[in-house]
Amino acid sequence: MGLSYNEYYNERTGLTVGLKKVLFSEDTPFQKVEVYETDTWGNLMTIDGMVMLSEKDEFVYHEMLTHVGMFAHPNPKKVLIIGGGDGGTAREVMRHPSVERVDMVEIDEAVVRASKEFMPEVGDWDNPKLNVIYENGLEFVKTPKGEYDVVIIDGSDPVGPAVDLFKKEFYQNCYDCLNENGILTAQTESPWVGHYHKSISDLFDVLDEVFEVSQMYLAFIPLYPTGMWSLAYASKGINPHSEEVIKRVEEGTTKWQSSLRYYNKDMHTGSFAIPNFVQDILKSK
Ligand code: SPD
Repeated sequence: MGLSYNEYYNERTGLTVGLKKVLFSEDTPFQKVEVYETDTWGNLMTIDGMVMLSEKDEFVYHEMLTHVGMFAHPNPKKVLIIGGGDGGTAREVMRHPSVERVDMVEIDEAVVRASKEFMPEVGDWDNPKLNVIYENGLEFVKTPKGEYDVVIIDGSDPVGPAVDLFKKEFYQNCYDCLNENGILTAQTESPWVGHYHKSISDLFDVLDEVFEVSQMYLAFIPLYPTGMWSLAYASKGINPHSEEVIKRVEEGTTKWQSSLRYYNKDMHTGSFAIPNFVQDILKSK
């Protein structure tokens, strides 16, 4: 048996990926960042032993985390990304022609360095619209007021330092960073993983309290625990199902068709369909 990477999400149950070699491994002041060459998924980045992205499936996560909110906005010019140091979310954001500036706030420069070196296709690093800020996102969001059209939370799982990315104070600050048409999207874990149920249900309660509109949507990401992944859409009023939004999604995705590999009009609308057992998690208290 060769080398393999395992991410267990329940005792001995989890994900196994065959590895060819370790490309990067660093204990940073914040976390352990690793990149492996795999036998199936291209290069794979993990943080503290949890998959962040692989070259082969990252498009699903990045397209869905980005375009659901970006197409819902009538004219997104200024976008804030919290986390996202691999560059994939910023890459998708900057494909929207209306975008003038993207502030990407990443706590750990090692994530950017590892991605640039070992996943060079993921980020659009030379794009002049991209402004990379090495700072703790929890602190950063305390200052800007009404500045951003869209805020995207591309954080880690709610363990260790990322726990506060699932808390009310952070989302209230994100709300205050947004202007009057503001939209936020965030990654919110797998509904199949029991120990995340409380974080998921608490987070959607917080979004309900803080934002005028909030809804869960889903994407299927093979290398994240169980493959079924939840995300959050929240806004100061824009309904992601309105006729105007769906028209914009249809026009935009038709123009971009050949370059989008997951997101399209049907994915936009269909991803908001939530199975009953997941609705139960949201209702649980
Ligand atoms: N367990 C996976 C959690 C996903 C966190 N974000 C991934 C970063 C990819 N840009």
